[in-house]
Amino acid sequence: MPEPKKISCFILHFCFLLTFWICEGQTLQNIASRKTESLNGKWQCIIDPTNIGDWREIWLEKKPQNKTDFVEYSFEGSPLLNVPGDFNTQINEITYLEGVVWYKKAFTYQKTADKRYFIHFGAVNYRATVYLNGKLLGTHEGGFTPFQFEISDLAVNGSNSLIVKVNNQRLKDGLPGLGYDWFNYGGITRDVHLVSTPTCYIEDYLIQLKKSSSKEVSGWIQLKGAGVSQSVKVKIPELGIIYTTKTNSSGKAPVEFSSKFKLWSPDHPKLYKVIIESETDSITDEIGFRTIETKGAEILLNGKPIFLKGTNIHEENPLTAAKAFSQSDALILLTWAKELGCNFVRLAHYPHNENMVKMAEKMGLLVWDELPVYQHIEFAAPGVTDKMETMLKEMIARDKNRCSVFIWSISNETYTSTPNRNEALIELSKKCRAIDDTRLITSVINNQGYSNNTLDVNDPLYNYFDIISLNEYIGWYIPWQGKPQDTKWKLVANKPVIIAEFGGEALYGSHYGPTDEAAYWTEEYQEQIYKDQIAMFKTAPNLAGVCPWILVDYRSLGRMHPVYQNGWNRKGLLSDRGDRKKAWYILQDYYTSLDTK
Ligand code: GCB
Repeated sequence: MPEPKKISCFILHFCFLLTFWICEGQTLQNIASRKTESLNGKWQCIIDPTNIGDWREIWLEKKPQNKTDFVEYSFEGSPLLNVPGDFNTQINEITYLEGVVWYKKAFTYQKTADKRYFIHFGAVNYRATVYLNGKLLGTHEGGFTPFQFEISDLAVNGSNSLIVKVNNQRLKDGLPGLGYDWFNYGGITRDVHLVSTPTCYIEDYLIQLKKSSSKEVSGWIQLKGAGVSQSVKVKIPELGIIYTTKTNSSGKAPVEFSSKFKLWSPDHPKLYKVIIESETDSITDEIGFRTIETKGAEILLNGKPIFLKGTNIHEENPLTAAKAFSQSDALILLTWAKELGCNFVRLAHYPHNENMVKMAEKMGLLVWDELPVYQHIEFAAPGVTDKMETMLKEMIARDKNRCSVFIWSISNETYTSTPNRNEALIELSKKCRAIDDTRLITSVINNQGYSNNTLDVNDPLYNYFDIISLNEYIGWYIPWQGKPQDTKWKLVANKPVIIAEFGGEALYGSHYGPTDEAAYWTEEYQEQIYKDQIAMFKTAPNLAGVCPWILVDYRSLGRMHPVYQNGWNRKGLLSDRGDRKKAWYILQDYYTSLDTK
């Protein structure tokens, strides 16, 4: 039995966590251009499936003082985990763990008085509680966005101990909620950095074209720290630009200038070196300039209509069957997307790591960023809408300077029957637009009617979004009601339509002959779905893009068919080893045919 003192200590600690559940302030932008030390690599770990570590106060790293002191945990001699990376695929015994793992990294450090120091996490799935030298730094909820803690005061010269309690247990009021069709990879899944900055530093900035303008830049620079009243510069050497501006008393400076840019597009993914300089700090970025807007049924990129040839991607490297995080993971996935003929990728169903977004930008792929507001979200549960807003802000804060990102998708397949669904998503769409009115906003919906071979695309939410994005699985979950080429449509509004998901499953290498009855799970069956879908696309009014589900087979434990699935969703155009299924060639030909039109 725990002693009463320990119980009250634990309750106090728990209350503290509750009141401090979101980490501090604005996260530093563009870690790649700052002075950093990597804290990636091997971390010691304690696996805590019963979640008893809080009671044992693991962060104190107690050592026995007397003969009868038994401290029933220790990082010494514990297993090691690679960071970044999910824990499930690194230790066999925890493949299916949805619970707690404690991580520890020891690092040495020499402070200088004229610097500030931060620990920056690219992402931890799902909840992180972070301690430095036995003291709580703070907590963060949400598995796919960055967060940080300042450690200038708590860190000591010499050896320091960083401990992170990671809990990937799914939550009814989490984002996503309890049910989702992908693998719940837990762990410190993205890079960890120790960042040092001057005492007054460039915290954040926005450098992008003004809405609808191909030459006027409109943005801002935010300084933080002591002495924020400074003169700041934006330099773009290739264009001969040296623009000077001044911060106000809260450290914010407006940025407004014009130039003749070569605009970024999938065919010409032009990026400029941009230097942002204050009197005390300097940051370099690579930024592209483009406009994106809709006009009636069309999506206009740089003022010209574009048809979006997409693919959905989950953040998983099938070749390692693990969570993707690295540049090489991004290169593998995005090279496949390019080979398919894509000009855009939907990074489903949560913000992917920054390597994906930046690599896509360099390779000429438009990016659809999405929040994990997915299917069974409990909009009415206390705190859920606040979490939605926090994650929205974190996603936009990280990716707002990426010109490849053209759509913020704030949800996928939510149910009209869920209480507060419309109110919550309408409110979030307004907040999203208030933060960024230069990009398009959408919510993916799949509740269209389908009878008499007519798709009735109707949902009150569509009125609030720029794009009508719908998922439909005709030919797989739903049988065709007539010839695909005779499909009729009813649209709720004259806006561009993107079919954001369609497809069906096939196990690579599973076949039936031309005279056999249709056999599910075969490549031919999937191939036919793609042929029919393409015939149907020709009937779709306002069609501005299509995006199959999905580029590659991916792990999903709900997919339990012992012969064809074995824990994998097989809707990939590529197998889990990257083999092309027959449907791949159908879609590739379709995308090529659109280019030659
Ligand atoms: C959907 C979901 C996606 C699923 C897919 C499927 O509509 O948006 O996350 O994985 O269907 O395979 O059923």
